[in-house]
Amino acid sequence: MLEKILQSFGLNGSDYQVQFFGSGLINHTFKVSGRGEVYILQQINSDVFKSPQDIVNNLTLIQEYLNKLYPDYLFVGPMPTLTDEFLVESDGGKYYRLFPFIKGSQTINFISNEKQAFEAAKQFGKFTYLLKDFDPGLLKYTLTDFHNLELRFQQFEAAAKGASIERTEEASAEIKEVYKHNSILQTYRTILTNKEVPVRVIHHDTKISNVLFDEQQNGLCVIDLDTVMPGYFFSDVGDMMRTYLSPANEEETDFSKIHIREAVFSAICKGYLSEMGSIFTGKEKQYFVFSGEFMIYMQAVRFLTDYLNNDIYYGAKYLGHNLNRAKNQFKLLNEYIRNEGKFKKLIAQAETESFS
Ligand code: GN1
Ligand code: MG
Repeated sequence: MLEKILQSFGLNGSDYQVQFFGSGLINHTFKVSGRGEVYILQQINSDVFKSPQDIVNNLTLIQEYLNKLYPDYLFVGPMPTLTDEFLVESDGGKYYRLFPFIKGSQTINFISNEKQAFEAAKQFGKFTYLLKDFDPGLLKYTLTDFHNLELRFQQFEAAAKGASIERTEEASAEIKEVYKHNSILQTYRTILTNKEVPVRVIHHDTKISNVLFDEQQNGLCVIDLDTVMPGYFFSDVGDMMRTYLSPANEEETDFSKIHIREAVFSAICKGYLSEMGSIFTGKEKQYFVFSGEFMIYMQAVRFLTDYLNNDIYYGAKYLGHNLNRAKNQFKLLNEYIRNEGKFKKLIAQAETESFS
């Protein structure tokens, strides 16, 4: 079946080897190699992305803008088919795209030093910075309400109402934990009414595997652009906090391994502000630390909601998988909050080091 798709791009399937690639929970990704060439083939999950054409439209607009204003910026966009389209439909409702594999580039799945965190944060900051004068209103919402905490909270409440007795009992401590941190939702509401936290072009999925590095570990660019949409800085900064700070990731079930690496926090600040510092507003700075609370809380709520909904969104490799992920994120949230006093000092330090 994949052979037919490769054919649409002018590639002869029998010349290439196709392997599963990456670890995303939503889309399926394959590495296609042969004839000395390498490509990345990706199947879009159209249960989640209801209108894959919107992704293509967004990326085309951004690509044209960046190519014109910043021709040196490495933008990894999808490749055209023989009939000049960027999406191939197959098997009714399955959509595929092909990307070039950038020679000499590499991705990593784990942050093992500050340089990697700095470089990644710099690349996400740079992406939003280069698009500072691009009208975000031109972009479609490829996932409506993706980072709308209000809605995520409502979805949680609906799931809690409809959940089985067993799952409700198993999750009783985490359900309480959602309400315990309710002030995060209040702060989010306050921020949305503040014009000084502007709508920008935001990536919305800043995990470390979405950054391309060169062989010297310098950041090259960001990839996985399906969720690039209008949004707020706290989505990108917050997801870096969520996924970079702890040496143990969201799959870890030994929660004692979850802790905050202060040096990584400083590196995220320095890297992001090295690009965004000149346009960041006072209010954005004020809510920098809040970003982490926001994204970690929202992910905890989303995993817990899915557990209560019998794992219909994320799927589960074992019974209780999404409950464990939610517990993991709550542990991270509590660790994060415990360190906030230190974070404020680290930001001040990062600012003096960056701008003196
Ligand atoms: C999903 O598919 P992946 O792993 O890039 C999810 C993110 C979550 C993440 C948690 C479209 O991302 O929002 O943060 O799982 N993406 C979607 O691992 O729901
Ligand atoms: Mg993604």
